[in-house]
Amino acid sequence: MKTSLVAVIATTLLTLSAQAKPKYAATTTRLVDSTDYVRKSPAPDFWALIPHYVPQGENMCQTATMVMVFNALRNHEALDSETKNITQQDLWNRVNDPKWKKAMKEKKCYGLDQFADVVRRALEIYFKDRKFEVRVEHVDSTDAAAATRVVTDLKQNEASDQDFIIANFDQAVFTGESEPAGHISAVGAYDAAQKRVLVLDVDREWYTPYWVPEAEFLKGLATGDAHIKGKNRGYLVVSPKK
Ligand SMILES: [Ca+2]
Repeated sequence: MKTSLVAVIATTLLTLSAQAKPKYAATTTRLVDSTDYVRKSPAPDFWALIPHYVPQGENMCQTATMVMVFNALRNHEALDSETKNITQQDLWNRVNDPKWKKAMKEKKCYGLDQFADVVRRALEIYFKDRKFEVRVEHVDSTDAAAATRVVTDLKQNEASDQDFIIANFDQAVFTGESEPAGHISAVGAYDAAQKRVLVLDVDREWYTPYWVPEAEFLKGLATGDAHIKGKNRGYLVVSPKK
């Protein structure tokens, strides 16, 4: 009887281990395995965002990413002793958008255009004396023209910590999961020499920051959302208003 129980447990463990897959896609590299770029290059966005790298709550990748970017935008402000870092709860309360909250709770998160409107409103709430613009870029293709547009924005964005890219992508492309998973996270860096993008994935219960090749990044962006008809995912560029 004892032997048979042991055999059952062993078989179960073997089955479970046979089902488990690598945590990341073969083309994805964890930041901990490749730190040269952020140590040897200025990597302004990485250093602006990483002090504020927070984990998302359930389905709350949008709020977690906004909190990171908003805190990073305040990095150089002379904050007083009464000013707390922006938290997800604080953002939640101050934006106070019941439809947005409901959408996230029901796993029907806002698409890029609606999300951009939330980001714009929130920027006005948090930055009374500074003006920002939020540019929406849907990525409808992985062709050369789309790649050029994305790389141009990545390069521009990598030049300063005054602007940030918020990517909206299918996380499964970067993790190798079989089911698509619409997701939002900030771009932490762009390594032009190695043509790769650092994603500060806020899904920290499962992942740590990772590099994806430019081509995979593009593939992740150029995906459709089941409940957002007609437009692919893509990214937002948050920058000071000119
Ligand atoms: Ca930037």
